[in-house]
Amino acid sequence: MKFVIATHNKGKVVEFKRMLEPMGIEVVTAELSEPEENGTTFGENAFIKADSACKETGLPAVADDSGLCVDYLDGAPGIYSARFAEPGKRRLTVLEKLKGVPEEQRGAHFVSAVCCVFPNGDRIDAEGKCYGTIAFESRGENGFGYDSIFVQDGRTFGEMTDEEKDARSHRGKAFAEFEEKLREYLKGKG
Ligand code: ITT
Repeated sequence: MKFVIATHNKGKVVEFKRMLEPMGIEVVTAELSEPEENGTTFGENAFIKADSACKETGLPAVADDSGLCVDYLDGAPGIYSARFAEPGKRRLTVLEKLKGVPEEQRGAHFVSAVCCVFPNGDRIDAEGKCYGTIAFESRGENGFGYDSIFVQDGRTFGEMTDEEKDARSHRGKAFAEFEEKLREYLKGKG
């Protein structure tokens, strides 16, 4: 089974491979256009990206739309996580907006909506969430995006190994659900 991964985010490419290859999926990348993510939910945007990549390549395509929802910011940046501030300033912007906010009001969660679109138009959707808090400063070098400011059990995702992050992350949970649904889907085809 060959799937194209519909993302331009290098951090996601690494995680997609880590999660899809053990399922027996051959993962390929392609020069893909970037469709306008004009959906109003993570799930809608994941579908837009997967559908566009499937149409461009003729292969089943998997995309993820994800983001960080901060309680104190009424759920922002949410679906705008990749466009929240200039590249390189996003983590700092969150930390600045939460300056002086005490630990108990620093709750946040990550969301990942995964969508797989097949050339015949079939689709599989899955979603995962993980809950934690926003750190008082950036810590750790692993991962990407907001990993170094998202804390679970006293450590940021940036301070965890790949295995530790995958076992608890939004994307780890979304891909676990996706794997189950894909298995059922393929059984129906077999
Ligand atoms: P693609 O649309 O090409 O996949 P993107 O980076 O634009 O890449 P999104 O629109 O889904 O992806 O934006 C999600 C943003 O949320 C992403 O850029 C990260 O900053 C952040 N994010 C998502 N998952 C994350 C994770 O596991 N760790 C840290 N930050 C994450």
